[in-house]
Amino acid sequence: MKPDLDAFWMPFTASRQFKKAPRLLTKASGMYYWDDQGRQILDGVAGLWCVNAGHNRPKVVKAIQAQAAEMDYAPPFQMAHPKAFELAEKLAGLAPAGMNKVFFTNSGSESVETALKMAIAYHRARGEGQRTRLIGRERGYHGVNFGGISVGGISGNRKMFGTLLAGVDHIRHTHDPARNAFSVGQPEHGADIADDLERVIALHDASTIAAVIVEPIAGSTGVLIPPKGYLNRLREICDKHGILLIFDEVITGFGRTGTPFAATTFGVTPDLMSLAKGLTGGAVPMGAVLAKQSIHDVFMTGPEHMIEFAHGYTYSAHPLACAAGLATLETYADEGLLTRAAQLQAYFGEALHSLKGLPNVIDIRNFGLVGGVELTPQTGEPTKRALGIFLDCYDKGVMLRYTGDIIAISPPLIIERAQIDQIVDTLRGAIQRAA
Ligand code: PXG
Repeated sequence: MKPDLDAFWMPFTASRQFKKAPRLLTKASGMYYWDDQGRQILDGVAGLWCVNAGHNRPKVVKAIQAQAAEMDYAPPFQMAHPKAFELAEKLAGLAPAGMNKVFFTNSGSESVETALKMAIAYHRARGEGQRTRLIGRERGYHGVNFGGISVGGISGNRKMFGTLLAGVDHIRHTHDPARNAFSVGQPEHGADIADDLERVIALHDASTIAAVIVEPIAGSTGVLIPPKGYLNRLREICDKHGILLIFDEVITGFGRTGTPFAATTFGVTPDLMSLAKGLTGGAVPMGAVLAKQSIHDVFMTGPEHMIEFAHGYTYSAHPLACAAGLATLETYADEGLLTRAAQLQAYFGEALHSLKGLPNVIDIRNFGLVGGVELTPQTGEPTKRALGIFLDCYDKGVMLRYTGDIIAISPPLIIERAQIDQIVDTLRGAIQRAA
């Protein structure tokens, strides 16, 4: 029986169209969903870039069930429960050296707000309270809260919401199809694009800038891979000017790029890192910010009975989320999933790039187990071609994502080669039919 679809105001959905032909998922296991018609659907996007170990993994299911039966909730302010510390330790153990403090949130958006607030408060705590400015990047996605859309660079997510945060500026995005179209892995050209940060610093003066935030691989805007040397250059410029570098690893974290974090993969360590999604594999909402010890320690002054950082959420380190997080990390470790993308990336990349030459395919980008296929928009009707291809693939039993006229692929890290073939063959057919 179909539910009444009227009351639910759906997030980021063309809802009138959706409600005419709803796509309802009712069951999941491993690489697959099933819909309300009993159709099996291969999950080519890990739910929404989050189900990195695959769906309904037994350890995770058991851990959530056991935790729900044992203790539903524990207040996180002036109280705690053991699993919060255990998960923080495990997470710090995966992080780049020195990033060993963990602040828990409930989503990527909250992680971003937390990291931005930490950056501004850090400078104030060390006597540089004038460093309040935040620098994002064009086409960046940092969730949907006010800080995140302010530093974010996707106009559709910003234009409806007024003046946003004051004191924010943006550097150029790295998309450069003229030089880099159809790059396999990291594009050769574009380390120089990082120098745009020097332009913004010259305009505002470094003494006013708290932090720069970027996604190491920009996901939501359509999978933009950082050109070789680009992230290193950003790091150098931030260091030169005393500006914190924040990596938003909500999508790139937890094995997507072939190591636990993109920071490790690309050999560039930020000062703060926002995480979510793969932390619990989506089974329970949870996010986190990883901070360098040196940043954390700046806050640890003043009388010991005083709260050092006036920030946190009712559900920070929720017991169900911690249980799910611990079991998810254990599943990643048991199955070597955090490095599996490195083993599959050549096969995945080759499969995706076999779509080159199909009608309207103007770029293909890949890294680890994430890929983007960019299409020429239909004249006067942007996004329609990609939407049609997305719907066609879904109809043929493969779930992907589209953003603008770009198809995004980011499967669970348990994917097998035959399933990569199925995704790419299905996409090939849909692109041909859309021509
Ligand atoms: N930062 C980054 C880099 C993200 O990709 C968020 C923050 C926000 O996370 P929450 O948990 O608040 O949604 C994200 C989320 C897509 C898509 O396919 C991507 C995201 C969310 C929804 C859709 O474009 N990423």
